[in-house]
Amino acid sequence: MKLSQEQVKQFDDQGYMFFPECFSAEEIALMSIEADNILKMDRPEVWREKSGAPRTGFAAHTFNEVFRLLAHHPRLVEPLQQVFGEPVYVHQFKLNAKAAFTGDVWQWHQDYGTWARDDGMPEPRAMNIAVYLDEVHPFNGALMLVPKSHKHGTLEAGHDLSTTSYPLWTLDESTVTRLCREAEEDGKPGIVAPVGKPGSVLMFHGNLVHGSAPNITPYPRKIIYLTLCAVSNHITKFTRPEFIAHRDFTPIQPVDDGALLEHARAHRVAAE
Ligand SMILES: O=C(O)CCC(=O)C(=O)O
Repeated sequence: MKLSQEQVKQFDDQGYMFFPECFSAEEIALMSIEADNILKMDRPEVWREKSGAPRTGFAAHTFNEVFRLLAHHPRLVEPLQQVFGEPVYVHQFKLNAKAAFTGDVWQWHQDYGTWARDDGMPEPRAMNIAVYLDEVHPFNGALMLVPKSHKHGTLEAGHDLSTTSYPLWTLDESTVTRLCREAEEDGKPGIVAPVGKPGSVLMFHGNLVHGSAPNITPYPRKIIYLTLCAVSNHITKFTRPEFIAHRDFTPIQPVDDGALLEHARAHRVAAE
């Protein structure tokens, strides 16, 4: 998938790009079944909320073929190769559950703040790609972004070890308020929450400020976050487990665009 000049400009100006229904219903059905199975597993990669509900399944691309294919998918990999002008590797792979009624908050933060402080990533030349597995509504814990906040570099942050089960470098209220006011200056909203059908894809800059509210609805909101990093910008510090911050900097060779469908069809035939 090649980005148009307009898409690259939107990314530079606003810090994000949104692609509604980038994956088909059949591709998403395949990933959703695998995701539900993974979130039920008892293994170190599956982290739970304080309530015990699943929060995040890490590194599924290392032990699940469907997610290996997703992490090598040209619709995700090629745009990032284009933005960074070089090959990319998988820095992180997360399956965030935001379960019905129990999914907890993600405090306001910048991803690169964590990658720099915890992983020694030299520059913000990595970014998150969100693949929606469920419909993301305004009310089930949609990801909220502060447009243009990526232009402020890496902001001062505090290491929050207590709010949720997952440690995060978070921003204070006055910083978030200031950035929202700045985003509002040209009459636009200070916060956007791209909602959409399963299969939609959101790509956002490593320094874009974002967060999400708890999910108090009966509608689960599973999203995959694939973090791809420019190979020459690989991490230099290994403070977190390998399944959270990967140490294999091999450039990704994209698979065929139809790889997920081929896998779904082959397995359906095998099961019949
Ligand atoms: O899943 C979410 O709502 C937020 C995840 C997030 O912000 C992150 O992984 O950095």
